[in-house]
Amino acid sequence: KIPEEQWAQVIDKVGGPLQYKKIPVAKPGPEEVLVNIKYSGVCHTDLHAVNGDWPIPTKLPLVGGHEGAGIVVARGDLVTDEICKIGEAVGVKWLNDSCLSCTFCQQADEPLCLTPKLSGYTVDGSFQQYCIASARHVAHIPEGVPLDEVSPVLCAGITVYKGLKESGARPGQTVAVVGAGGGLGSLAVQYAKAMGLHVIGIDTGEEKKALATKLGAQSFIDFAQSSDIIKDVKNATKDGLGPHAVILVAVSEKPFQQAAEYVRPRGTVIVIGLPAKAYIRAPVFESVLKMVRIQCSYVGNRQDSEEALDFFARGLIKVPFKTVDLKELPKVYEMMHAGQIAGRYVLKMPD
Ligand code: 8ID
Ligand code: ZN
Repeated sequence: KIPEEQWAQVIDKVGGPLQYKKIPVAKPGPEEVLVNIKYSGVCHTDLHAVNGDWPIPTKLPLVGGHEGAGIVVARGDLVTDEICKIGEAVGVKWLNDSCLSCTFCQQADEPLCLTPKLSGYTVDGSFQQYCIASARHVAHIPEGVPLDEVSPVLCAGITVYKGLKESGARPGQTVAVVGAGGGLGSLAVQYAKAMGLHVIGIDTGEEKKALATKLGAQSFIDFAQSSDIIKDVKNATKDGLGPHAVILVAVSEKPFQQAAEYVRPRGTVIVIGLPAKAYIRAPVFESVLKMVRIQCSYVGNRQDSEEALDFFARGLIKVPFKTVDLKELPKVYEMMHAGQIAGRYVLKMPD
Protein backbone atom coordinates (compact mmCIF):
# COMPACT_ATOMS: atom_id res chain seq x y z
CA LYS A 1 0.00 0.00 0.00
CA ILE A 2 3.04 2.30 0.04
CA PRO A 3 3.05 3.97 -3.39
CA GLU A 4 6.09 4.20 -5.68
CA GLU A 5 5.58 7.93 -6.18
CA GLN A 6 4.39 10.83 -4.03
CA TRP A 7 3.78 14.59 -4.03
CA ALA A 8 6.56 16.85 -2.79
CA GLN A 9 7.76 20.46 -2.82
CA VAL A 10 11.24 20.47 -4.33
CA ILE A 11 13.89 23.09 -5.12
CA ASP A 12 16.64 22.35 -7.62
CA LYS A 13 18.80 25.34 -6.78
CA VAL A 14 19.29 27.99 -4.12
CA GLY A 15 16.58 30.64 -4.47
CA GLY A 16 14.05 28.21 -5.93
CA PRO A 17 11.57 28.21 -7.58
CA LEU A 18 9.58 25.60 -5.67
CA GLN A 19 8.28 22.79 -7.82
CA TYR A 20 5.22 20.89 -6.70
CA LYS A 21 5.70 17.53 -8.33
CA LYS A 22 5.79 13.76 -7.99
CA ILE A 23 9.03 12.14 -6.84
CA PRO A 24 9.92 8.55 -5.89
CA VAL A 25 9.20 7.26 -2.37
CA ALA A 26 12.48 6.28 -0.67
CA LYS A 27 13.09 2.97 1.14
CA PRO A 28 14.23 3.10 4.77
CA GLY A 29 17.78 1.96 5.57
CA PRO A 30 18.43 -0.63 8.33
CA GLU A 31 18.08 1.90 11.18
CA GLU A 32 15.50 4.16 9.55
CA VAL A 33 11.73 4.47 9.40
CA LEU A 34 9.47 5.68 6.60
CA VAL A 35 6.95 8.19 7.93
CA ASN A 36 3.69 8.95 6.12
CA ILE A 37 3.63 12.68 6.85
CA LYS A 38 0.14 14.06 7.52
CA TYR A 39 1.03 17.64 8.45
CA SER A 40 4.13 19.78 8.54
CA GLY A 41 4.68 23.19 10.07
CA VAL A 42 6.65 25.75 8.07
CA CYS A 43 9.56 27.22 10.03
CA HIS A 44 11.50 30.33 9.05
CA THR A 45 14.52 28.00 8.83
CA ASP A 46 12.91 26.45 5.72
CA LEU A 47 12.88 29.89 4.09
CA HIS A 48 16.52 30.54 5.14
CA ALA A 49 17.35 27.22 3.38
CA VAL A 50 15.62 28.22 0.14
CA ASN A 51 17.33 31.62 0.20
CA GLY A 52 20.79 30.23 0.95
CA ASP A 53 21.04 32.57 3.97
CA TRP A 54 23.51 30.48 5.95
CA PRO A 55 27.18 29.50 5.53
CA ILE A 56 26.57 25.74 5.15
CA PRO A 57 25.08 24.54 1.84
CA THR A 58 21.91 22.44 1.58
CA LYS A 59 21.63 19.26 -0.43
CA LEU A 60 20.16 19.80 -3.88
CA PRO A 61 17.62 19.02 -5.13
CA LEU A 62 16.02 19.56 -1.72
CA VAL A 63 12.70 18.75 -0.08
CA GLY A 64 12.39 21.16 2.87
CA GLY A 65 10.50 20.81 6.12
CA HIS A 66 11.37 19.68 9.65
CA GLU A 67 8.13 19.87 11.62
CA GLY A 68 6.63 16.71 10.13
CA ALA A 69 3.95 14.81 12.02
CA GLY A 70 2.85 11.44 10.65
CA ILE A 71 2.59 7.69 10.99
CA VAL A 72 5.36 5.10 10.68
CA VAL A 73 4.51 2.87 7.70
CA ALA A 74 7.77 0.95 7.16
CA ARG A 75 11.03 0.37 8.99
CA GLY A 76 14.49 -1.08 8.49
CA ASP A 77 15.61 -4.51 9.72
CA LEU A 78 17.39 -3.21 12.81
CA VAL A 79 14.42 -1.22 14.11
CA THR A 80 12.70 -3.14 16.90
CA ASP A 81 9.40 -2.32 18.61
CA GLU A 82 11.33 -0.87 21.55
CA ILE A 83 12.76 1.76 19.21
CA CYS A 84 9.78 2.51 16.97
CA LYS A 85 6.59 0.66 16.05
CA ILE A 86 4.76 0.47 12.75
CA GLY A 87 1.57 2.53 13.01
CA GLU A 88 2.99 4.82 15.68
CA ALA A 89 2.55 8.61 15.47
CA VAL A 90 5.96 10.26 15.27
CA GLY A 91 7.57 13.59 14.52
CA VAL A 92 10.35 14.25 12.02
CA LYS A 93 12.53 16.93 13.64
CA TRP A 94 15.34 19.17 12.39
CA LEU A 95 17.84 16.71 13.89
CA ASN A 96 16.92 13.81 11.60
CA ASP A 97 19.87 11.77 12.84
CA SER A 98 23.00 12.03 14.96
CA CYS A 99 25.83 9.50 15.38
CA LEU A 100 25.14 8.80 19.09
CA SER A 101 28.89 8.03 19.40
CA CYS A 102 30.80 11.32 19.33
CA THR A 103 31.72 13.11 22.54
CA PHE A 104 28.68 15.40 22.28
CA CYS A 105 26.15 12.66 21.54
CA GLN A 106 27.58 10.64 24.44
CA GLN A 107 26.64 13.51 26.75
CA ALA A 108 23.14 13.94 25.30
CA ASP A 109 24.18 17.05 23.37
CA GLU A 110 22.94 15.44 20.16
CA PRO A 111 22.37 18.78 18.41
CA LEU A 112 26.16 19.29 18.63
CA CYS A 113 26.86 15.96 16.88
CA LEU A 114 29.85 16.20 14.56
CA THR A 115 28.06 14.34 11.75
CA PRO A 116 24.37 15.22 12.04
CA LYS A 117 21.68 14.81 9.38
CA LEU A 118 19.36 17.81 9.22
CA SER A 119 15.81 17.38 7.91
CA GLY A 120 14.97 19.68 5.02
CA TYR A 121 18.58 20.81 4.81
CA THR A 122 21.18 18.03 4.42
CA VAL A 123 18.54 15.29 3.93
CA ASP A 124 15.04 15.56 2.45
CA GLY A 125 12.44 16.74 4.95
CA SER A 126 8.74 16.78 5.64
CA PHE A 127 7.31 18.71 2.67
CA GLN A 128 6.50 15.36 1.06
CA GLN A 129 4.05 12.54 1.77
CA TYR A 130 6.68 9.96 2.76
CA CYS A 131 9.78 11.01 4.66
CA ILE A 132 12.80 9.00 5.86
CA ALA A 133 13.98 9.52 9.44
CA SER A 134 16.35 7.86 11.86
CA ALA A 135 14.33 5.49 14.06
CA ARG A 136 16.23 6.51 17.19
CA HIS A 137 15.63 10.21 16.61
CA VAL A 138 11.96 10.52 15.66
CA ALA A 139 9.87 12.17 18.38
CA HIS A 140 7.19 9.93 19.86
CA ILE A 141 3.90 11.81 19.72
CA PRO A 142 1.64 10.96 22.69
CA GLU A 143 -1.63 9.21 21.85
CA GLY A 144 -4.68 11.36 21.17
CA VAL A 145 -2.65 14.43 20.19
CA PRO A 146 -3.87 16.09 16.94
CA LEU A 147 -1.13 15.87 14.30
CA ASP A 148 -1.90 19.25 12.71
CA GLU A 149 -1.68 21.29 15.90
CA VAL A 150 1.30 19.42 17.32
CA SER A 151 3.51 19.72 14.21
CA PRO A 152 4.96 23.17 15.09
CA VAL A 153 6.00 21.84 18.50
CA LEU A 154 8.49 19.57 16.67
CA CYS A 155 10.82 22.47 15.96
CA ALA A 156 9.41 25.72 17.34
CA GLY A 157 8.20 24.16 20.59
CA ILE A 158 11.27 22.04 21.34
CA THR A 159 13.62 24.92 20.51
CA VAL A 160 12.00 27.55 22.73
CA TYR A 161 11.43 25.08 25.55
CA LYS A 162 15.14 24.21 25.47
CA GLY A 163 16.09 27.89 25.27
CA LEU A 164 13.99 28.72 28.33
CA LYS A 165 15.63 25.87 30.25
CA GLU A 166 19.09 27.08 29.21
CA SER A 167 18.22 30.59 30.43
CA GLY A 168 17.96 29.40 34.01
CA ALA A 169 14.97 31.70 34.56
CA ARG A 170 12.98 30.56 37.58
CA PRO A 171 9.26 30.72 38.41
CA GLY A 172 8.22 34.24 39.34
CA GLN A 173 10.95 35.88 37.26
CA THR A 174 10.45 37.78 34.00
CA VAL A 175 11.42 36.83 30.48
CA ALA A 176 11.27 39.00 27.35
CA VAL A 177 10.39 37.16 24.12
CA VAL A 178 11.74 39.05 21.11
CA GLY A 179 9.68 38.01 18.08
CA ALA A 180 6.71 37.07 20.28
CA GLY A 181 4.17 37.03 17.43
CA GLY A 182 6.10 34.64 15.20
CA GLY A 183 6.19 30.85 15.12
CA LEU A 184 8.82 30.29 17.80
CA GLY A 185 7.81 33.37 19.77
CA SER A 186 4.12 32.51 20.07
CA LEU A 187 5.12 29.18 21.63
CA ALA A 188 7.88 30.72 23.78
CA VAL A 189 5.29 33.00 25.41
CA GLN A 190 3.25 29.94 26.41
CA TYR A 191 6.11 27.71 27.57
CA ALA A 192 7.36 30.62 29.68
CA LYS A 193 3.91 31.16 31.17
CA ALA A 194 3.55 27.44 31.88
CA MET A 195 6.92 27.57 33.68
CA GLY A 196 5.57 30.28 35.97
CA LEU A 197 7.40 33.20 34.37
CA HIS A 198 6.12 36.71 33.68
CA VAL A 199 6.35 37.48 29.95
CA ILE A 200 7.12 40.68 28.06
CA GLY A 201 6.29 40.23 24.37
CA ILE A 202 8.20 42.23 21.76
CA ASP A 203 7.13 42.29 18.10
CA THR A 204 5.14 44.58 15.82
CA GLY A 205 1.56 45.15 14.64
CA GLU A 206 -1.90 44.82 16.15
CA GLU A 207 -2.37 41.18 15.14
CA LYS A 208 0.85 39.99 16.80
CA LYS A 209 0.16 42.17 19.84
CA ALA A 210 -3.30 40.65 20.25
CA LEU A 211 -1.90 37.14 19.78
CA ALA A 212 0.99 37.50 22.25
CA THR A 213 -1.32 39.08 24.82
CA LYS A 214 -3.95 36.38 24.41
CA LEU A 215 -1.31 33.67 24.82
CA GLY A 216 -0.03 35.10 28.09
CA ALA A 217 2.27 38.10 27.63
CA GLN A 218 1.53 40.57 30.45
CA SER A 219 2.91 43.45 28.43
CA PHE A 220 3.75 44.05 24.78
CA ILE A 221 6.23 46.41 23.18
CA ASP A 222 5.92 47.27 19.49
CA PHE A 223 9.52 47.56 18.32
CA ALA A 224 8.49 49.60 15.29
CA GLN A 225 6.68 52.19 17.45
CA SER A 226 9.06 52.39 20.39
CA SER A 227 11.46 55.33 20.30
CA ASP A 228 13.63 53.83 23.07
CA ILE A 229 13.36 50.06 23.19
CA ILE A 230 15.96 49.71 26.01
CA LYS A 231 13.99 52.02 28.28
CA ASP A 232 10.61 50.52 27.34
CA VAL A 233 11.71 46.93 28.07
CA LYS A 234 13.22 47.88 31.43
CA ASN A 235 10.11 49.84 32.35
CA ALA A 236 7.97 46.80 31.62
CA THR A 237 9.46 45.12 34.72
CA LYS A 238 8.15 46.02 38.19
CA ASP A 239 11.40 47.41 39.53
CA GLY A 240 12.58 48.86 36.23
CA LEU A 241 15.74 46.72 36.22
CA GLY A 242 14.84 44.65 33.16
CA PRO A 243 13.93 41.01 32.51
CA HIS A 244 15.89 38.12 34.03
CA ALA A 245 16.11 36.47 30.62
CA VAL A 246 15.68 37.47 27.00
CA ILE A 247 14.73 34.90 24.35
CA LEU A 248 15.81 36.15 20.92
CA VAL A 249 13.71 34.54 18.18
CA ALA A 250 13.52 37.46 15.74
CA VAL A 251 14.78 37.31 12.16
CA SER A 252 16.45 40.74 12.03
CA GLU A 253 19.87 41.69 13.41
CA LYS A 254 18.93 44.74 15.47
CA PRO A 255 17.57 43.02 18.59
CA PHE A 256 20.69 40.82 18.78
CA GLN A 257 22.58 44.05 19.36
CA GLN A 258 20.17 45.50 21.93
CA ALA A 259 19.26 42.69 24.33
CA ALA A 260 22.40 42.87 26.49
CA GLU A 261 21.50 46.48 27.25
CA TYR A 262 18.06 45.82 28.67
CA VAL A 263 18.59 42.44 30.32
CA ARG A 264 18.74 42.62 34.11
CA PRO A 265 22.05 42.52 36.02
CA ARG A 266 23.09 38.84 36.21
CA GLY A 267 20.48 38.18 33.54
CA THR A 268 20.81 35.88 30.52
CA VAL A 269 20.36 36.58 26.84
CA ILE A 270 19.42 33.42 24.91
CA VAL A 271 20.22 33.61 21.20
CA ILE A 272 18.04 31.37 19.01
CA GLY A 273 17.02 33.29 15.86
CA LEU A 274 19.34 32.97 12.87
CA PRO A 275 19.05 36.09 10.66
CA ALA A 276 21.40 35.98 7.66
CA LYS A 277 24.96 37.26 8.22
CA ALA A 278 24.06 38.74 11.61
CA TYR A 279 26.32 39.50 14.56
CA ILE A 280 25.62 39.60 18.28
CA ARG A 281 26.82 42.83 19.89
CA ALA A 282 27.07 43.98 23.49
CA PRO A 283 28.83 46.89 25.18
CA VAL A 284 31.75 45.44 27.15
CA PHE A 285 31.69 47.96 30.00
CA GLU A 286 27.99 47.77 30.87
CA SER A 287 27.82 44.02 30.26
CA VAL A 288 30.73 43.32 32.61
CA LEU A 289 29.41 45.55 35.37
CA LYS A 290 26.02 43.81 35.04
CA MET A 291 27.57 40.30 34.83
CA VAL A 292 25.44 39.62 31.77
CA ARG A 293 25.45 36.11 30.32
CA ILE A 294 24.99 35.68 26.57
CA GLN A 295 24.27 32.14 25.57
CA CYS A 296 23.22 30.50 22.31
CA SER A 297 20.74 27.63 22.09
CA TYR A 298 20.17 25.18 19.27
CA VAL A 299 17.06 22.94 19.01
CA GLY A 300 16.98 20.27 21.75
CA ASN A 301 17.93 16.67 22.45
CA ARG A 302 15.55 13.69 22.56
CA GLN A 303 14.69 14.28 26.21
CA ASP A 304 13.92 17.98 25.58
CA SER A 305 11.70 16.88 22.70
CA GLU A 306 9.78 14.47 24.89
CA GLU A 307 9.31 17.11 27.57
CA ALA A 308 8.19 19.79 25.11
CA LEU A 309 5.62 17.36 23.68
CA ASP A 310 4.48 16.49 27.19
CA PHE A 311 3.72 20.17 27.94
CA PHE A 312 1.56 20.12 24.80
CA ALA A 313 -0.17 16.84 25.69
CA ARG A 314 -1.06 18.26 29.11
CA GLY A 315 -2.92 21.13 27.42
CA LEU A 316 -0.46 23.83 28.48
CA ILE A 317 0.38 24.90 24.92
CA LYS A 318 -2.09 25.99 22.22
CA VAL A 319 -0.51 26.36 18.81
CA PRO A 320 -1.91 29.36 16.88
CA PHE A 321 -1.92 27.83 13.39
CA LYS A 322 -3.61 27.99 10.01
CA THR A 323 -3.70 24.98 7.68
CA VAL A 324 -3.21 25.09 3.91
CA ASP A 325 -2.45 22.38 1.33
CA LEU A 326 1.14 21.36 0.55
CA LYS A 327 0.87 22.97 -2.87
CA GLU A 328 0.34 26.40 -1.24
CA LEU A 329 3.88 26.51 0.21
CA PRO A 330 5.05 29.35 -2.09
CA LYS A 331 2.32 31.62 -0.69
CA VAL A 332 3.36 30.76 2.86
CA TYR A 333 6.97 31.73 2.07
CA GLU A 334 5.78 35.03 0.58
CA MET A 335 3.83 35.90 3.73
CA MET A 336 6.72 34.79 5.93
CA HIS A 337 9.17 36.93 3.98
CA ALA A 338 6.87 39.91 4.46
CA GLY A 339 6.61 39.26 8.22
CA GLN A 340 2.86 38.78 7.89
CA ILE A 341 2.46 35.48 9.72
CA ALA A 342 1.18 35.63 13.29
CA GLY A 343 1.83 32.15 14.71
CA ARG A 344 2.49 29.30 12.29
CA TYR A 345 1.31 27.89 8.97
CA VAL A 346 0.86 24.13 8.79
CA LEU A 347 0.82 22.25 5.48
CA LYS A 348 -1.62 19.40 4.94
CA MET A 349 -0.26 16.59 2.77
CA PRO A 350 -2.50 15.26 0.01
CA ASP A 351 -4.37 12.04 0.96
O1 8ID B 1 17.67 25.97 17.19
C1 8ID B 1 17.58 27.13 16.81
N1 8ID B 1 18.43 28.06 17.24
C2 8ID B 1 16.46 27.48 15.90
C3 8ID B 1 15.42 26.57 15.70
C4 8ID B 1 14.35 26.95 14.89
C5 8ID B 1 14.35 28.20 14.28
C6 8ID B 1 16.44 28.72 15.26
N2 8ID B 1 15.41 29.04 14.47
C7 8ID B 1 15.42 30.38 13.86
C8 8ID B 1 14.85 30.48 12.46
O2 8ID B 1 15.78 30.03 11.49
C9 8ID B 1 14.59 31.97 12.40
O3 8ID B 1 15.79 32.68 12.11
O4 8ID B 1 14.58 31.22 14.64
C10 8ID B 1 14.15 32.31 13.83
C11 8ID B 1 12.65 32.50 14.02
O5 8ID B 1 11.91 31.50 13.35
P1 8ID B 1 10.30 31.59 13.21
O6 8ID B 1 9.70 31.81 14.54
O7 8ID B 1 9.88 30.45 12.38
O8 8ID B 1 10.16 32.97 12.36
P2 8ID B 1 8.86 33.91 12.17
O9 8ID B 1 7.62 33.13 12.39
O10 8ID B 1 9.07 34.61 10.89
O11 8ID B 1 8.97 34.95 13.39
C12 8ID B 1 9.94 35.96 13.47
C13 8ID B 1 9.33 37.13 14.23
O12 8ID B 1 10.35 38.10 14.52
C14 8ID B 1 9.74 39.37 14.48
C15 8ID B 1 8.83 39.28 13.26
O13 8ID B 1 7.84 40.31 13.29
C16 8ID B 1 8.25 37.87 13.43
O14 8ID B 1 7.01 37.88 14.15
N3 8ID B 1 10.76 40.43 14.50
C17 8ID B 1 11.59 40.90 13.55
I1 8ID B 1 11.78 40.23 11.70
N4 8ID B 1 12.38 41.91 13.97
C18 8ID B 1 12.04 42.07 15.26
C19 8ID B 1 12.49 42.98 16.27
N5 8ID B 1 13.43 43.92 16.00
C20 8ID B 1 11.03 41.15 15.61
N6 8ID B 1 10.52 41.07 16.85
C21 8ID B 1 11.01 41.96 17.78
N7 8ID B 1 11.95 42.88 17.50
ZN1 ZN C 1 12.62 25.09 12.60
